[in-house]
Amino acid sequence: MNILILNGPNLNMLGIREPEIYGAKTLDEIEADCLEKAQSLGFAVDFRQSNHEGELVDWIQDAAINMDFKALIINAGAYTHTSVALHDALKILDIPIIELHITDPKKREKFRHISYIEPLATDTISGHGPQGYCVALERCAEILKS
Ligand code: DHK
Repeated sequence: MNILILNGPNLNMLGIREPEIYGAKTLDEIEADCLEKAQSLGFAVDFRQSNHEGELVDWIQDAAINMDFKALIINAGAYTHTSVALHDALKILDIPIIELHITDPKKREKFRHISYIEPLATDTISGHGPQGYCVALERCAEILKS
């Protein structure tokens, strides 16, 4: 059973980027945690990051066409708050979608309060820090079991 984890812009800079807000872990370390967690839950994980909106749209479209993933976890970074294109692509996807944020955007600047992902998400995980990725995987396991 495969789970796709997509990361949007600037998440490749974790570890360097505002560690007081996003934590000290790098994206590579988070990916390693996800692989371990997924294995313990009986999943395989495909973990990707892009700074480009179109590439994220392409990956979501591929997942919709090829139907090779059972669920999507997406931290769209700043595109969460701006991207109608990601919203439209996610609408095509007929699998559970977990919206993920390291921080809690609703408790931050006003421009982060809108999410174009949220209306399409089965659930949202936010404010758990880098550990949120593993929380999202656990949530996927619950959703896929039920
Ligand atoms: C990550 C980002 O890059 C921001 O643009 C979002 C999100 C919040 C996070 O908390 O993971 O506003």
